[in-house]
Amino acid sequence: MPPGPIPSHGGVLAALMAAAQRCEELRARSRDWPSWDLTERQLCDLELLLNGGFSPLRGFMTKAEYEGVRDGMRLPDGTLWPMPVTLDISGEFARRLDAGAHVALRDPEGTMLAALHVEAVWEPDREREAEAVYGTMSLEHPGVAHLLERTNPYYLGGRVEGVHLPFHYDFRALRLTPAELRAEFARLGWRRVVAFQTRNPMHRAHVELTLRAARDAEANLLIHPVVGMTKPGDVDHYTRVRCYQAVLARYPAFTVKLALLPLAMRLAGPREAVWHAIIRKNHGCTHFIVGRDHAGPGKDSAGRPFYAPYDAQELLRKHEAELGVTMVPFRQMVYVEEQGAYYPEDEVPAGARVLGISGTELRARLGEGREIPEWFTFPEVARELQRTHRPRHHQGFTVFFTGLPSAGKSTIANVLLVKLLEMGGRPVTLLDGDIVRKQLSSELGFSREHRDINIRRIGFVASEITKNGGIAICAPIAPYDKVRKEVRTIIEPLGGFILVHVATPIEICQQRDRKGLYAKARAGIIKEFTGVSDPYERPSDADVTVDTTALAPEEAAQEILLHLEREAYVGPAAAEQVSGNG
Ligand code: PPS
Repeated sequence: MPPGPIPSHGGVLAALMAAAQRCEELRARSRDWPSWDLTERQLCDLELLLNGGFSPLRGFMTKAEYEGVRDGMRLPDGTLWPMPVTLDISGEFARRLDAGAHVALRDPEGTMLAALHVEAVWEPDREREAEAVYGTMSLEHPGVAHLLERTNPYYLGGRVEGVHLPFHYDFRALRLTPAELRAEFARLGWRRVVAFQTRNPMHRAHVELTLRAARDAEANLLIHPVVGMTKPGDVDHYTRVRCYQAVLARYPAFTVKLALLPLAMRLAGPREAVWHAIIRKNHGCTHFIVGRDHAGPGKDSAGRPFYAPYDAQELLRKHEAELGVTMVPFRQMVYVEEQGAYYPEDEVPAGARVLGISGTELRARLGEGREIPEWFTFPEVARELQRTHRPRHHQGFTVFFTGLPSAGKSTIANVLLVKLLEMGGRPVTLLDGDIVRKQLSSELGFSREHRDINIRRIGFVASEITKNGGIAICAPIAPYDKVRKEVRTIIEPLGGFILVHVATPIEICQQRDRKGLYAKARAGIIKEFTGVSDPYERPSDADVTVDTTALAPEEAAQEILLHLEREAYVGPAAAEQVSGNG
């Protein structure tokens, strides 16, 4: 399309004033509309709908758009679009809406970001969607797990009209909309731009790959990392962005630009690669790098990959001409030791020794405070990663006790508290069952629902302590397996989580009956009493099991300390730190 006439200052001003007036009008009219608080995923999608990153979509998909995309990767007018972009809502909310209604879309703080003009509300077949979009129904695929387990049952489709873009306060200078990036490329005179998508820190292999790609395409380079939602367990985007900023100096001056993309990834491999290419075209890029297992979630628990390594390249190759984006395909880059250089795996000289470090190995090295070799990553990137991923003896952790009433949890927890305080180096907090019930959960009873709320509260406090480098010792009964696992899942990415089962048999607990509660429970005076009239689910995932029938509290605490030492959470380094602090 030829560029239109350049609007006069007066014209721009008039357009801005009209837009501001329309926002005011939408805000005023929304007084009578139902509101929907957007989830994290929906917020990301809305941002790219509003800023043109998802062009030509003009709102969350209608049923016809959704079905066309799900089954044939096309919108009803034939435009290629591989990924459903849908707004999932609860059944209760769906029942309040008809076609023609309007909804105020709000962020978690309640600020209205957009108006949605309702065109369709329907109940999708999410299993069919999983099979069509992800090629699997396995809940081990994070995109499928999100769809089947964390997506509301109804979809709401319709055009969105923006009132305000979602708010971001981090790295503002790097958050460029498609229009801003296109204007920037025009200003710089960049006519060919190759985009690099990533959700990981950039190591030497990535720098080498992007340099080669830019050289091959005779193009400038846009490093365009995803900072919306990536794979659970990925390095947080703050750390990653500092790493990207650090590697910029490794590129020839004035050839590269860094911008952040607020996308919620689906990890749908081949379909996602096509989607990424469309999004980059909208951001003014002409070329797009696709490497090995692009946007794939890796392997399942049996070690089988969800997608073949070059499936994504194959699918994009079929569509690149239609899209008008040139794919720059790349094989895996590996380090050839004797050459001291990186090569694509299919160009390695015969018989040469290649070196590599997997993500798991890198995490282990960071966790143990081991060296990260310079052939793998630049020292400035290693330093950033080390700042965030402290070795285990500097990380926070949670020791989470579970066991029957009077099993000995509190007594051992108190001994452990004192031992850890003696060692020093980290703040230690004890969240004992009884104390929590007084301070945090005084309104709760002992129904399953209330016990789960209680454990989630304890888990939340422990996760904050762990995240900030402290030690949380929790000693509730925590009789239910599901919520214990939930707490583990929240805490493990933030530091250590050690589940201690105090497996003292019920007969011994009843004999002790320190508070006289078993007697009351047997007499029916106390209802829903764990072990008597309410179940206790023994953990099969305990990291330490102690039985206080024959173990003194000090001995049981010692077992836990030995485990912590074996796992490197406490040990010589922590002791050194104490003496160092004098
Ligand atoms: S839970 O299930 O984890 O929420 O229970 P918790 O908060 O740890 O319970 C704390 C103490 O409450 C006393 N108590 C009961 N326990 C179990 N069932 C019933 N119905 C009940 N009523 C009161 C009990 O003494 C728990 O403390 P411990 O130290 O385990 O004996």
